[in-house]
Amino acid sequence: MKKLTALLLVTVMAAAILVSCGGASSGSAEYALVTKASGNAYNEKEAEGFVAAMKAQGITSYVVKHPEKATVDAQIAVINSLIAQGVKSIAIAANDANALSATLKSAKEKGIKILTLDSDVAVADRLTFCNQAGVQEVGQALIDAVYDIAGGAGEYAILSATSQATNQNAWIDAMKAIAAADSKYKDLTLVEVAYGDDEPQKSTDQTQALLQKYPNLKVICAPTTVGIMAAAKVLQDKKSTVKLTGLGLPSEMAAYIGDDADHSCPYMFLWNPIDLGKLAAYASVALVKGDIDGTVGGTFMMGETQYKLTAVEGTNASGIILGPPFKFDPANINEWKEVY
Ligand code: RAM
Repeated sequence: MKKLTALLLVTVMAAAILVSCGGASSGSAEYALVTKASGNAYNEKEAEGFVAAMKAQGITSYVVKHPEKATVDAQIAVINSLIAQGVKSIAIAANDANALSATLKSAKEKGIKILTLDSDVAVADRLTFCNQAGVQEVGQALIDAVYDIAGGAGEYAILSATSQATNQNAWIDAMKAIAAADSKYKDLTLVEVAYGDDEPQKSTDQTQALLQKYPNLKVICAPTTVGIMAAAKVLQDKKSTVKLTGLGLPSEMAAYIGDDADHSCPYMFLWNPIDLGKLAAYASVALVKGDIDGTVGGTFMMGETQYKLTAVEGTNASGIILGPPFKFDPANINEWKEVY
């Protein structure tokens, strides 16, 4: 009996370890997905798509890793362990544009195909980037939402993820550039970019600090699913007149989307994170099989749809755009909250 209990305990512990490091492979893994961090539903949806697409292609040798925190160090440790395992490809949502460079170079030297999704690295360090939506499109959608919700004038703040996140920084830079280039936005004032590090508590604290510091604040824009959910709750609980927009998961934001004083977020945007994970899976397989090599002009199929590697603005490097950002408002939120 004692032996049986001990055996059970060992089995349960082994299962717990597997879950905690996000293992989802059978046999030795060939295809790896590294998300930004664990504890973020967006990253889990991305992983869900990656796994589903691997299965749809009849591939069982994959692994999903959610680093403990949204930091470079956590990702370096994960990449090093994947290099040691001898994977054939690593698809990574990067926590920093440059700081992973040396580690990714050593992976590349071992013949591992490196691609990014969601959040890019320097183009020299990867073969291609599965981009959820064009950076300009996201920046335009966000600045227009701020403009509209603020009534064309007033103070707004941005609540971002980590200060190093490539994707958030690109969207914020695009918002700023669009606002600076068109006098339409001249009466909007960006008072601060705050960082909640994609952690719920820090995002909550940062929202409260913004409300205290800026009594005339009209709008908070949170281009992160973790940040927007934390801010939505703070604003709605306080019955604040400050309104919110940004990028959010419908499943997490449904309770906060509304046009009236009882809801903090009139509308927001996102794309399908499950499809983004799928795109990364199909691109990984196409790279490993040699159907694409990362150069602009290459094509591959994801089910019935053909995807093309196009040039990333200002470079010869390639990216693959999933589609345009999608708007979620009171009319469609209930339908989408069931999906992701
Ligand atoms: C968070 C992450 C992710 C980003 C979304 C919008 O979940 O920062 O990288 O794409 O928000």
